[in-house]
Amino acid sequence: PEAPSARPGPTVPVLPPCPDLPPGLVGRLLIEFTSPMPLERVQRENPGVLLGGRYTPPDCTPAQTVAVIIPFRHREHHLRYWLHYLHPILRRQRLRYGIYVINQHGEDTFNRAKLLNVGFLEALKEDASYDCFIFSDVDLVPMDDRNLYRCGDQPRHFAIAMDKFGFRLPYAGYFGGVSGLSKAQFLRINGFPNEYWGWGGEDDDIFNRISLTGMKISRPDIRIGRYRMIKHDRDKHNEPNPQRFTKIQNTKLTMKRDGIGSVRYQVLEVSRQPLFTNITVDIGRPP
Ligand code: UD2
Ligand code: MN
Repeated sequence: PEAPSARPGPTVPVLPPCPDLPPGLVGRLLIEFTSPMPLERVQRENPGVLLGGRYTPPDCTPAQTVAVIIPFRHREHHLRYWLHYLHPILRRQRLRYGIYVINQHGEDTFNRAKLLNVGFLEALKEDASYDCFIFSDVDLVPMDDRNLYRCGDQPRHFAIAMDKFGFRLPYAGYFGGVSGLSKAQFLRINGFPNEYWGWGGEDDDIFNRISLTGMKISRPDIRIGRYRMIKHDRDKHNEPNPQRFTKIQNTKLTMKRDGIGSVRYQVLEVSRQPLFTNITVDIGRPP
């Protein structure tokens, strides 16, 4: 019998590995949130992005596959700017990636970190090859495309110089806004806490988890890690959490039982949009 390899078939081109420093980056970017941004325009300007917000570079093979996870509720207007700016940046960075918007169902208190845990698990259900997870607020846009959205040998903090903090790191242990962990790093800290309801503290708890497991945060150059945040008021049902100060004192005890190993939720809908995958989820309410 004929050997299977002798059968004629389509030839799969073998692409070279993507270079460490992507060619064609532009550096500092002009970011503004004044002109209206219809989704149709964003779609038209990003024809290479596949259904669900998936992208693979046409000319090289990336070392990682990146899931970008966005915690979300009632911020459609911000999401349109985010997609408009980020798709071209991530494409120039030669990433293989997917965008996951984790939409909290209902009007109970918001829970950012729990939504991020859901995003980690649900992205892996979509594609088991994800090995890098970038967690991004929907209202944060990088001002420099040299801030590469990939994972390294330590957890990465990307949003270090924000306009609202005068382009400085507000405090040494700050880990909010945009961060990235490899799958192994994320599992090593038992993921993120599920018990921070409302605004604040969850990012400090994540910072504690990373320090307590002996890892160190890596950050870009302060001139490159610059961000604009779309101006907004505090959302309804995301009031500052008064328990946050005592909770972050107890990470060492709570991180063992509260995390990716204990997250309970119910997916209500997965919908593949042209520029992102929307996952609507019931995460319950504070006890
Ligand atoms: C800061 C941190 C953020 C997080 C938060 C405290 C910065 C730039 N960001 O954000 O990472 O630690 O404090 O929890 O310092 N969201 C919705 N709908 C809502 C509420 C929140 O979509 O109703 C999402 C959205 O992605 C938003 C994120 O949660 O960007 C953080 O909430 P925020 O923007 O209201 O809080 P902010 O700017 O103080
Ligand atoms: Mn914000």
